[in-house]
Amino acid sequence: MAVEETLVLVKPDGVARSLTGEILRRIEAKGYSLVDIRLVQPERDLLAAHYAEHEGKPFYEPLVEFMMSGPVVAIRVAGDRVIEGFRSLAGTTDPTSAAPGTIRGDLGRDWGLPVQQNLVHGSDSPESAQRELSLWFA
Ligand code: DAT
Ligand code: MG
Repeated sequence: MAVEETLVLVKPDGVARSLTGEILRRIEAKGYSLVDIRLVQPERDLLAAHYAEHEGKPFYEPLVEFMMSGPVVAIRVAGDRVIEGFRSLAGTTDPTSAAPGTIRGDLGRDWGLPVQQNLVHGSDSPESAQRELSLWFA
């Protein structure tokens, strides 16, 4: 077993649409454990650190603005290969092309919404997970 921890965020669209419970249900149903959870109103500094890899890209500023638009649920999730496993549960970045059965594929709305409104974030590597968990659970 390679037990890992990852950072999951329910983004402002997920919280506003009351999908936090459904997203937690899918994480727990997969067998992962909730280690810590908090409701956060993120400020720019936190998001700038979290999304540092995307700074300078055209979608960066709209992404940060969107992430500041309402509360976010931050969750520390543990499990065997959970970093890759949660990325599978979440589905690909764009909800339009995310596979059915995934969070983004089943629940992500298109309706002309920008792709940043894709309900969840999940760390993409052990290094990102460690870095992001220390930001959101300082
Ligand atoms: P992911 O969230 O699937 O890890 P990412 O790290 O590449 O995706 O990007 C972070 C977020 O930025 C993503 O959830 C939505 C937004 N985003 C990514 N690529 C985008 C694009 N081409 N246009 C608009 N928003 C984008
Ligand atoms: Mg990412």
